[in-house]
Amino acid sequence: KEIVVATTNKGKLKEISAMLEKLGIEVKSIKDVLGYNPDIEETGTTFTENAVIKAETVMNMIHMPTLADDSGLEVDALDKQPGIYSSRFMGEDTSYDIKNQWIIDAVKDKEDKTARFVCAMALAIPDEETKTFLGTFEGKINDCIDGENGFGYDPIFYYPPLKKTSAVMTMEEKNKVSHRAKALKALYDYLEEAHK
Ligand code: ITT
Repeated sequence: KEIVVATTNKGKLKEISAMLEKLGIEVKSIKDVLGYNPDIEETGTTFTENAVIKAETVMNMIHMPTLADDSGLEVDALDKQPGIYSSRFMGEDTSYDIKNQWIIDAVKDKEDKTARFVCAMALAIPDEETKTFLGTFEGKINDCIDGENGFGYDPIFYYPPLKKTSAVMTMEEKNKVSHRAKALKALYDYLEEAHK
């Protein structure tokens, strides 16, 4: 089985490839197939809507099963921001060191430091109805930037059960418990069920 992943984010692609290849699914990036990354406007109001937009837009261009991931960080004390705007937050060109420090400072005096990563996956297959799956990863905003692994907001996302940020966790550790892992598990369970 072969699947195209419609993402321009190298961190996501690395995690999704590692997880799907373990399941015997061959992963191609959109750039492998098209030769470039199409610019897709994310006009939805939820993670799920944006994942469907990305998966269906790319599937209609290449006519192959296409998986898209829309994800982000919800900080409870910030009314769940940056949420679906996680990659656009403070402008696309702002570094994650700056974005991460801004969030740390914004919650410094708040009692509630809970946050979660959310991942919506959409699987679009030619002539089939698009299926969606959701996963969440609960944690807290750390009081400093810590860790070199992962990408994006991982250096400020503290995961209490392992007492470290998801940027200190290895990819193996993160791929067992992350929002992305849970969404992919739901997708896998659905495919297993569908092919019984
Ligand atoms: P594509 O749309 O091309 O897939 P993107 O990075 O723009 O790439 P999103 O719109 O879904 O994708 O934004 C997701 C952002 O949420 C991402 O850029 C990170 O800032 C953050 N994010 C999502 N999952 C994360 C994770 O596992 N670790 C750290 N940050 C994450």
